Formats: sequence, structure tokens, C-alpha cells
Amino acid sequence: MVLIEALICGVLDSMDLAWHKEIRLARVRWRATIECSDVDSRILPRKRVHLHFSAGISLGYAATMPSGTHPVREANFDSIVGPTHNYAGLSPGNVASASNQGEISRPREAALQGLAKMRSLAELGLVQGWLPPHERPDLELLRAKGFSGDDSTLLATAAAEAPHLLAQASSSSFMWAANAATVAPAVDTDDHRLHMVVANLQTMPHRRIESPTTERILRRVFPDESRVQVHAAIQGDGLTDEGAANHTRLACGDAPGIHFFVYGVGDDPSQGPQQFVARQTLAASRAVADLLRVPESRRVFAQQNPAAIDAGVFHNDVIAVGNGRVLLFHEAAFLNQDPVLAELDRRLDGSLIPIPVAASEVSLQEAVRSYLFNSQLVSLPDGSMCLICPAECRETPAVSSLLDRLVARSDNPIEDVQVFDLRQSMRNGGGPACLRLRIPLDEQDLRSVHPPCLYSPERYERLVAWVEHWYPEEINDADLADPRRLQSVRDALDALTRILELPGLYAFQR
Ligand code: SUG
Repeated sequence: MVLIEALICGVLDSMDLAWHKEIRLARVRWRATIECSDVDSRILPRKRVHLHFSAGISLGYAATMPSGTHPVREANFDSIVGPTHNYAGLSPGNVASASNQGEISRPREAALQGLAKMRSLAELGLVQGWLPPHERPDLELLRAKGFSGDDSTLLATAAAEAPHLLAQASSSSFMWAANAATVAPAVDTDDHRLHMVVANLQTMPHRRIESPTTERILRRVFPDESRVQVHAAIQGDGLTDEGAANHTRLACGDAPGIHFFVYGVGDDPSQGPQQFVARQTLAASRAVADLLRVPESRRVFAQQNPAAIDAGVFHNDVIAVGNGRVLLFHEAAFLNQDPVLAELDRRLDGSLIPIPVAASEVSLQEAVRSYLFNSQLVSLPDGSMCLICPAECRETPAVSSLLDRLVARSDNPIEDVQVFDLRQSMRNGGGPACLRLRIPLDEQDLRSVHPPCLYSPERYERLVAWVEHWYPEEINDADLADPRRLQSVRDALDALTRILELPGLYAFQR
């Protein structure tokens, strides 16, 4: 005889708000203990059994659901790490970037670690895509700063006279795709199209150069403008935007989601961090929400705790992660935490599952060191959730035991933890969640994606072989100034555009 605790959940929701309000007929949630005989306890899931019941509801749902809306599935698009991945200490306020400045980097290992994560997520049954790297060094940045001459002269003079500028031009920071854009799926927007707003990344000089290429890439990967609208980065004084790293979509099942924007500084700068810069302003978050065409009723704005920014939490995704109805966050994440949570819960019709982590369980420093909150929290095809963590989480005892407790506890849907070695990226302050852009797609949206940018085992093998062929094992400063390296990067990217069927993507090809 085995006892199973079952969380029985049924929600009758619509994708259309008006309809949803009118005929909310059933929201049922109760716990029951079920006795099962003749069941081998070893085959039972460790935690919970989700019993989905839809009989009697689905008919009405299908009949009344507005045409043109379809359930969305989250796709993760990871950027492929670039061949000049290096540690230049370019991001003050990012503890890992500052402390690893000048370390020897290993671009080949970095790219293979990223690809291995992509394959694992695809094998878990998730929709996975990849985005091509940007060309680096970015010679346009050097020219814009007054350097001239042919490519070799440019590199040599920049290396001699402005090594810091050459480091900025050479960074592979585009690899953190969570900073590429902010996304709202069609089900959430008032024109029923998916919208993406490219992040302007204005705060850090080495990241300011990313947005034009990001925009070009996203337009090529999502070419059907009738389904996906890619917006250029916002511009204007005080509008500094770092994309999805400061944005979380929460949703109850297939219902329209709510959009949680977390900013570092609002209208009163004295309320911001004292030591490090706040990279996201409230004005920018508002402008992004407008472009995303998310109705006011589905927007929530909250200020990050300035003390957390000063402790190295340069993006909200270093201190909180959400998925579905779940928000996992450190208790030091937000200013005015209680009203923020109450607001999120209210917008989710009382269904938010908050998972606060107390400083007594995991200190802010341990959170920053382990990147616990930069885990990806994903829904698996069986409906359970899994945390995709960096290896550093298991090496930080307080975090490791928290992970075990989270999985054991029955008050949340996290049933598994998977650990990945992403150390090359982590040393620059980029964990699993930084490396990917979440793009919730319905079936037709998915069909409109440029197919070679979606995971397939064959193309994965080709990408691995491509990395192994072209990427240097190690990189040092002198390599970045070497014109032969620039040529090798271009040859590599040229080959990549054949694998991904993106001819003419790069400026040097046109
Ligand atoms: O912007 N690091 C990146 C890390 C971005 C992480 N992204 C998210 N949290 N979503 C940054 O600080 C370091 C580059 C260097 O120092 O060489 C860097 O840009």
C-alpha cells in the first residue's frame, strides 16, 4: 500500500481577458491523499502526482475560445559563444567579471559548454534554438573612436594606444542572450502578435555596440512580420534597458501572462544603488512595455533592492527567476517586497506560488557566487518544473541543501535539478539563464522560425564540429590584436552562415 499526495488542480481559463472574466466557471484546487494498492513504490514519482482533469470543461473551452489564439510553449534561444570570448573586466558591479579580469579564457570550451546545455534542454523535450555570434573585434567601434587605416593597422594602433577599447570591441558579451531583447508572446499583446524589443544595453560601453547586430539576427531568425514584430532598441536620455534579464513573464496555464518588469532606479536617483550603476531605469521598462503592446492590466513594475545591486546583483535575473505561476527569489531582491508580491498574486488571480529564499538560508554573497537564481526554471512536458543550475550551486553548501529542500518540499512544482558546467561563461558573470532568450511561441509562430536556427541533432553535430575546427583553445590579449585572428573569425562566421543558412548576415560578407 502506498500513499500518494496529489495536488489536484483545474483551472478553466481563457486566453482572452474579456471572455476569461465573464465565464470563469471553475477554479478548483484541492489536495487529496490517495491510497493505492498494487503499486510498486519504486516507480512512483518522488514527490507528487499531478492529476489533470479536463473532462466536461474542455468542450466549453474549445467552443468559446476566441479564434486566432493558441497555447504557447516557451522556446529558449541561446546565443553561440563567440571565438574571442575573453575576460577583460569590463563590467563594474559584476563581481565575476571584475575578479577574473586578465584570466586566460578558453573560447572552444566556452562554446562547447553552451552547446551542451542546448542539447540537454532539447533532449528534455523543450523547444531550443540558437543565435549566431556577432563579429568581433568590432572594427566599427574602433573607427568611431577615431582610429583609421586598414584592418591590420586599426588593430595594431588600438592595441598600442587604447587596449581597453580593443577589449571592448572584442568582447563576446552578446553571448548572454537574456540581454538581447524583451519578449511578449502574441497571447499577451493587444494586437495578437509576438513582440520583441531589442535591448539598448547603453550602460556598459562594450555592450552598447550589440543592438544593431542583435536586431539584424532576430529579424533573420523570425522573418515573418505578420507573426513576430522585432522592434529596434529604444533610445533617449535615461532610457537604459538590459532586456529580458530584468523581465519575467508569469502565467497561469495557457491564460495571458503578466509581465513583471524590475528596474534598478526609478524617477528618484537617490533611491538607487550607491556603489554600482543601476543598468535598468523605470522609464526604460515602461517604454519597453509600451512597445511590447502589453495592456496596462498585465504590467507590474518593481524596483530592485539597491543594496542587492551594490552586492553584485547587476540584473534581476541574478536574484530571482520565475516560470508559470512560480517566482523563486531571494528575500533581498525587491524594494517593498510584500506589496510587490501581493500585486503579482492579484494579477494572477490569487494563484502565484512565491518561493522566498531567506538570507539565513542563502546569503546574498552565496546567491551571487553560486548564481542559484540565474538557473533556468523550466516546465517539462510532464508538467513538472526543473531547475537548470550552474555547477557552482552544488559547490556552495548552503545552496546545495536549499536545492534538495526545494525538490523535497511539496509546496512548489520543482521536482528536479539538473547541473551544468558553464564555468567559462560564469567567470564573466553569465549563468544558464543569461545564456538564453525565452521566447514563448504558439505552434504557428514556431513554424515561422528560420528552421536551421532550431535545434536538431544533425545541426548540433555540425555546430560542434564547427567550433572544434575554428575556435582557439585559449586567448590572450595579444591574440585580440592579431589580424590573422580577425581573418580566422571571419572565415568561421562565413562557414557558420552556411550551416545556419543565413547568407550575408555579417557586414564583411556584404
Ligand atoms: O553584462 N558580463 C556580462 C554578463 C551578463 C549576464 N547576463 C545576465 N545576467 N542576464 C555583463 O556584465 C563581462 C565581460 C568582461 O568583463 O570581459 C560581461 O560583459
